Parts: sequence; structure tokens; C-alpha cells
Amino acid sequence: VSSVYAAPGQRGSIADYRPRYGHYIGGEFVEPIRGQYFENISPVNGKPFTEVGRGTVEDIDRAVDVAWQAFATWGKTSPTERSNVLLKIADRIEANLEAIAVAETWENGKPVRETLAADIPLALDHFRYFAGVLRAQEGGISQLDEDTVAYHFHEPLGVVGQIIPWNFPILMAVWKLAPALAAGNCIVLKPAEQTPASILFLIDIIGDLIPPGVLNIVNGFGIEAGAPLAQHKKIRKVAFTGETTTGRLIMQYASQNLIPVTLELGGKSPNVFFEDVARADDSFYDKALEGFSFFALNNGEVCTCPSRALIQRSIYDRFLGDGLQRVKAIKQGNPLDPETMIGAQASNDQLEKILSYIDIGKQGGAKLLVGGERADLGGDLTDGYYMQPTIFEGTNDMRIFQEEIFGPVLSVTSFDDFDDAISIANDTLYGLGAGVWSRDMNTAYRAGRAIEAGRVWTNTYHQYPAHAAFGGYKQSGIGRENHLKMLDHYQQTKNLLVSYAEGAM
Ligand code: TXE
Repeated sequence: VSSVYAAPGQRGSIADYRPRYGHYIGGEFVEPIRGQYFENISPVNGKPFTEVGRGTVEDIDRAVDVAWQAFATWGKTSPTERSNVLLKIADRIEANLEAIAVAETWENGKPVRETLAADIPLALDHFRYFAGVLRAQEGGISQLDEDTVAYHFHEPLGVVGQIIPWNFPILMAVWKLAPALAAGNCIVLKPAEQTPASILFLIDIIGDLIPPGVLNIVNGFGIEAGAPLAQHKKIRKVAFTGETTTGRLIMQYASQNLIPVTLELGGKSPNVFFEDVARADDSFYDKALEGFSFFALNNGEVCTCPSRALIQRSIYDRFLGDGLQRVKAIKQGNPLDPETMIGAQASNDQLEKILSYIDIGKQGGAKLLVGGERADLGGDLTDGYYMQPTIFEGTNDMRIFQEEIFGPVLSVTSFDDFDDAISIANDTLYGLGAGVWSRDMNTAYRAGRAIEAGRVWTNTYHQYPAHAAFGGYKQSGIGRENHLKMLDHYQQTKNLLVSYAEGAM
């Protein structure tokens, strides 16, 4: 693979990964107890590049015990101490940004253009954000009468379990790690089996900044390592991002121990274009077309992927025509090339799943407008997992409008008026993200309020700042990530009710 970021000696390249990683427990890499490893394949070229410990219940037990030992100290650190640790982590990531971005691209297949500009900068900012909000967090006092006071303290939960997907290996891990650490918890984290190594690469860079045992990582498969973690009797909370069907299982597991769960699940986000975008000035029209093309960002492997475009009938032909031109100009290629806009899907399984949905779309009567095939990039990339950006035209009752494909596949339909738009937008099991495009602020505001989704981008899309709450309505999940609200998910309230009265009660 040739590119500036694939050159020999480039930090973060495949050669920079360790040939083998155990689990990270108690501040060091340890052998899996059953001694088994599994291969990690790069979607860039379809070749294995490292192997990773295959965790089982024994490894989870060990990590949870070590985490509890560490909690005895970490749980008592001051907000200032923890905040300083998070700030140091952020600085260290910033100093190694390029290497981490390149490493993640090798493992996940997403363009280095995105890991450099979004994934890693957002991840380090997340640590800074939670370092800041932690220092500003206050408890509360209620004065019950002249001599009686109720104090409210924030206390950590203890040891928490976190289960991560493969679409943003580092950012999804950091979304969970930063608030959990800030709140004073210790962690056992299980990365996705498709992308365990970029997190371990990161640990090699930041591990020494975190006291041993505070953050532990056990790798492995969902049933073998994820389920024992989510079912563990000694964890006090489980946080999960992944498929909706897996989310249901996680909730069942957690119910056995009556612990809280936060779930970030699937989506089928509507991106709604009202007719006035075509009357707006060129730069706004152009921005809307960019928003239309964003279904291909991160190769479409985003839970908020704007995978359904709803275009008002009066502008349908013009807007769709311009949108198609825009999508045809997306540059597909080597993910390590900084010009590349769409890279490889994260795994062969995911590519196969996307291709099966191309058949489902065709069989269901949708019209294929562009793409629809595996992309053959030739040379070293022949065996990589590349998919052409694809657009179907159809109706919202089709499976490709209802089911999460998780690839660069857009389903387009038209609507007549405001009510029609809202009814199509909400005709889904999901409610994670949505986009609304209109210069008429009345229309934009009313649509934003009427769409059943936790995040409605208005005249923008795919922005993920740390200080905006993120999470799902309906079957897209429970709880929120980002924002200082997130601390609530990792803390419990201690109320001390104190009488200062002298004498009898
Ligand atoms: O998800 P899973 P998969 C969607 C997307 C994708 C589909 C399948 O549509 O095509 O899900 O992806 C762990 N107990 N999303 O199969 O299975 C697993 O090891 C405990 C949407 O990868 O949900 C991994 O760490 N853990 C999404 C994590 O759960 C279990 C992101 C996610 O895997 C487990 C990813 C079990 N029984 C996929 N089974 C989003 N919304 O962002 C699996 N895991």
C-alpha cells in the first residue's frame, strides 16, 4: 500500500503495532488465562497484522477483581487529581495524534483524513471536556429547618463494564472512558473483536498516566468475553454501544444484578430537505448537498448515518440530480491517502451484510441510482473490503428504509408537505439522529421538535462536540453520552441528612 501515511517508518503503521497483545490488566499486558489468541485483519488489504488475546470468563473475573482493588484508592482521589490525569491523557494523545490516527485507519479502514481531523481530535477533546466539567461540578444543600441540613454528594459507582463497537474504535471507547474515569470509577472494557488493537495501541501511549488497575481491557468475542462482563455480579453498571438486538441481551443480563445500563444502539436517521433550500443562496444550497452526501462519511458505519433522504417533491428532481453528481465526486481509494474520502468497510462480514442489502433493495422494488457493487481498487488493495457509495430510490415501507445497513447506502424518497415529512421521518423503530434543512426557521424549528430523535441537526450534520447530549429515542437506546449529563450515569447521589440541633429530636 503506497501513500505518505503508509511509508516505511511512519508511526502508527502496521509495523508499529505489537505482533501480539494480551489483555491489559493491572497496568500491564498479561496472557489470556486460557492462552488463546485470535487474528486481527486489516480491512485496508484483507491481511492479518497482529493477534489479540481471546478473553473468557476467567479473564473477566481477574480484571474485575483488579479493578476493585484499584478502586480503593482511585475512588477516593479528589476531582482535581482525576481532572489532572485526564488533561495529561489529552496532551499525550495530542502529541501522538498522527500515529494514533494512522493506526486506527489501518485497523478500521476509515480514511485517515477522518481519523486525523475528527476521530482523534474529538477523542482528546473529550478528556479535556470531562476534566473541566468535573472541576465545575457541585453538589447541593437543602436546608430542612433551622438546624437540619441535607447535603448531596456525588459518589462513583465502583467498577463499571463497558462494551464497545468497531465503527469508531477509539472515539467510542473514549466517550465511555472519559466520564467514567472523571467520576472516579474503575473500568473493565471489552473492545469489539473486529477492532481491538487501536485501543491497545493507544494504551501503549497513555497507559503509564493511569494508575494500575483503574482501566482494564479484556479482548475477545461477544459471547465469550462480553456476556461474562455484562453479567458479572461485581460490576455496578454496564455501558454498551452496538446492535439493537445485542442491546436487548445486555439489558437482560443487567436485570439479573439490578444494575443500571446505558445503551447506544442502531439508527435509521432521516435527513429532511425542505423546498426552500433550492431557493436559498448558492452557499447554503451547496451546504445542503454536502449534508445529503454525508451518508458516506465513515463509510456509512455510523449509528447516526443519514441513511434516509427525504426531499420535498417540488425540488425533488433538481436536488436529487445535483446530489447524485456530488456523490459521484466522492473520492474512493486507499484509506491511508489523505485525499481519500471513502475507504474500506471495517470487516468482510460487514461488507457481505451491505451487499446482501443491495439485493434486498433490488428485490424489494427500489431503483438503484448509483453504485451497488463492491469496489475493486486493484493492486495491494484488491483483498480489502471496499464498497461503492450507493443510492436507492424507493418508499419508506421498504426494508432498505427500515433496517440499519451500516454502510454507504442511501435510500431516497419524496414528501409533499411538512406533515408528510414528519410522518415519514418518524415511521421507524429508531430515533437516534436526524437532519433538517431549511432557511425558514419556523419550519426548521418545528421539524426539529416534531422528529422523534435524540439529536436533530439543523442545517448541519455529523458534528459531535463533547458538550452536546447524544442518545436515542425509541429503540435507539437508553441514556445519553457526551455533555455533563453523562456524569450522572457514572455517579450516585449520597445524601447526608444532618441535625445540628442541641438536645432532644
Ligand atoms: O454488533 P454487536 P456487530 C450494528 C450495525 C452492524 C450490526 C452488527 O448494523 O451491522 O450492528 O454489528 C459485543 N454480550 N451496529 O455484530 O454484536 C461485541 O463483541 C455482550 C451498530 O459487531 O452489537 C462488540 O464488542 N457483548 C452500532 C459489541 O458487543 C456482546 C455499532 C458490538 O457488537 C454480545 C456496531 C453479548 N451477547 C454495530 N454480543 C452503533 N449503533 O453504533 C456481542 N457483543
